[in-house]
Amino acid sequence: MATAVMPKVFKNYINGEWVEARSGKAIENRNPADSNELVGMFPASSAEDANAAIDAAANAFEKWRLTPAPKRGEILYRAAEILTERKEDFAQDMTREMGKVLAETRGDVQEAIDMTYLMAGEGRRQFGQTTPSELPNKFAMSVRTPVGVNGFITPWNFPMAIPSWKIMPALICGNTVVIKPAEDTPLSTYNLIHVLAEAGLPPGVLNIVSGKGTVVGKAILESKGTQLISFTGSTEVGRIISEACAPTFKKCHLEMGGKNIIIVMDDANLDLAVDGAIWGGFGTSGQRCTAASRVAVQKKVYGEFVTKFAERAKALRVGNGLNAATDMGPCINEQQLKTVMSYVEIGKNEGAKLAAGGHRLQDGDMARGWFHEPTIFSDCDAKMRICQEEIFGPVVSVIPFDTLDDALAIANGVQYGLSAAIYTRNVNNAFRAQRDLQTGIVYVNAPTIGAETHLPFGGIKNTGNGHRESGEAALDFYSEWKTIYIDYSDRLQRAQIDNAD
Ligand code: UN1
Repeated sequence: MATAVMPKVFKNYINGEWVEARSGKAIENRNPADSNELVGMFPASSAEDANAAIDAAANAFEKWRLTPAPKRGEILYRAAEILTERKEDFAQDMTREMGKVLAETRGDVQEAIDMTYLMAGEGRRQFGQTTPSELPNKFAMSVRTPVGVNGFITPWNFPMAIPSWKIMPALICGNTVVIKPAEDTPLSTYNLIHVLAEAGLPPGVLNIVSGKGTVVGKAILESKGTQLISFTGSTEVGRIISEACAPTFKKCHLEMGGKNIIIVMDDANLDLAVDGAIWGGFGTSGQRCTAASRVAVQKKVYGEFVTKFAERAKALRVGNGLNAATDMGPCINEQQLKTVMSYVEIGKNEGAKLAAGGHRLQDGDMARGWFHEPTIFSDCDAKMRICQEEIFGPVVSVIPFDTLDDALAIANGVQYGLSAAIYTRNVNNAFRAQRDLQTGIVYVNAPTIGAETHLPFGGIKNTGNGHRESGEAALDFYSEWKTIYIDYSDRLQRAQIDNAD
């Protein structure tokens, strides 16, 4: 019951201690379903606070690096057990600060649990290569080594899962960490850090500093003390981060926008495709980088699909995610709601047809939250802004098409490349689609959301910069390969020369 006894005023965690921000100032964390509810006050930290955390992480690095990885893994195992015990409390906290429904916040905590167990196991793996040398009496191998101090800037839509995707592989590889949680959802990240501290992480190994991206994020990014940055957020901010990392060749991982598509072929199980479009489009109120914000439907089944999809969207119950009857929660904040509303206007002006929703919901108690109807535009043209730009809200654009080739061209005709799905019962269509879709993730007969923690997660084009989170792939980012040659011949042996004949 840690959350129940935690004060409403939260502190930074630096060098194993909970400390106030030097400014003494705080940022309010309010419930997006009811802005009257103050979830907590979080430090409005300065660059000095961030630098103190970076110094602590730098000081802790040497000892942590030399702690055997299986021992590091034991701490993660303990953390996973504590997370499991407190899953329900943490899910409730998350719904209060983020708005998504309880089933989804339970899923978010579960994703953190899965990642923690997975990476705990990596403490006894992290396999490298052992291989014969080309020369006699010489041995060759490769091992993973940590990178150093890692700086993380994380988003509000998965406020425990995404921090865990970064923290767990970083720690198991022997790095130390400074994390700045999203301003809208720091509590869930605090809950995660609390658990790791309780599980026995030594002081300085993991530090959290809350505050603004332009202050704390910037300090983490620009410090000479951080050797690696991982960021999940918009492509716009990702570009700034990439440029800031370039001069010093800081290792940089970016996970950015998406404009994901579900392709529905005329041979698909149509009801299943509608289920997928509802879950992919309106799960988390469409606020996932993997959200299915486009659905392309083959003309023969287009009319029937749109009718069924619109009916189902209109029937979704929007409200406070703590209520078990709610299907879809609010937008994260007023600004995001305004963005959604402005895209609805853009869609109408572009000539798309409003098939469902289209308005803010503000009757009664809802006026205190940032609710928007699940919204569907039909008869869209793939070049419309609503079919090209990431909206990050409950708005789905439906596009008719003739052939699979047309659908693939529509799918690939955006700047992003995170996730794509095809609904079909034809194996040839399925195989062609998985080969030709230009995304990091492809689903067949499932929506664009639902990635599991033991497989690579990430995208191409303007979604990513070549790295992957999750699974073994994450280890490649959070470690450097070191190749070791051991010559026990007692003589000079020259590679490529002495083995010539
Ligand atoms: C995100 O969309 O920001 O695959 C992350 C999914 C989740 C993670 C999503 N497991 O939808």
